[in-house]
Amino acid sequence: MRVMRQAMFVLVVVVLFAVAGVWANGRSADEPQTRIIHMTARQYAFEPSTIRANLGDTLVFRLQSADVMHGFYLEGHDVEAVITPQSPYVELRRPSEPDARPQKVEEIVVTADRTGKFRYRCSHTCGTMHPFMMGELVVAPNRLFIASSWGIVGLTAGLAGTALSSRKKQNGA
Ligand SMILES: [Cu+2]
Repeated sequence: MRVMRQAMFVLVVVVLFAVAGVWANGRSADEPQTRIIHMTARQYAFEPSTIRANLGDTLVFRLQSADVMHGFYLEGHDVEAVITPQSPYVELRRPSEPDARPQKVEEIVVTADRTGKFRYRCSHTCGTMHPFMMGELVVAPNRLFIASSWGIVGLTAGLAGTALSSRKKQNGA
């Protein structure tokens, strides 16, 4: 009788987790987004100074300077650019390819392919406070991914529970 009750409990837990997983999936099926970021550099800050994105998002940076020449180096994404005032173009360099010629581009496209915090900073000396000119890109895990993870946790707990109760059954508990 006790075994039956345990088995029922396990079953209920499994079903609850499964339902929760499906519900969360359906509710927040976060398709990766394209985010256009209009970034203004001025002595001695970037605006915005924080960018939030989800894993898988495409980030399109449009950079401009409100005063003097600035740089834009994005940690971990192989991006470094020079921003010239009153120009729609920036000169993009890939730090991993130091010998390649800089490209003149209107926007810099980056895929948020890793979670975490990535700093961006000015990479072109622009004045006394230049070393403090920085911001942060925060890439969060996708909610879809979290929902599936909870489903897996539920399934694992359920299987473990079932294995445990069937072992007890064999022992005649
Ligand atoms: Cu600067």
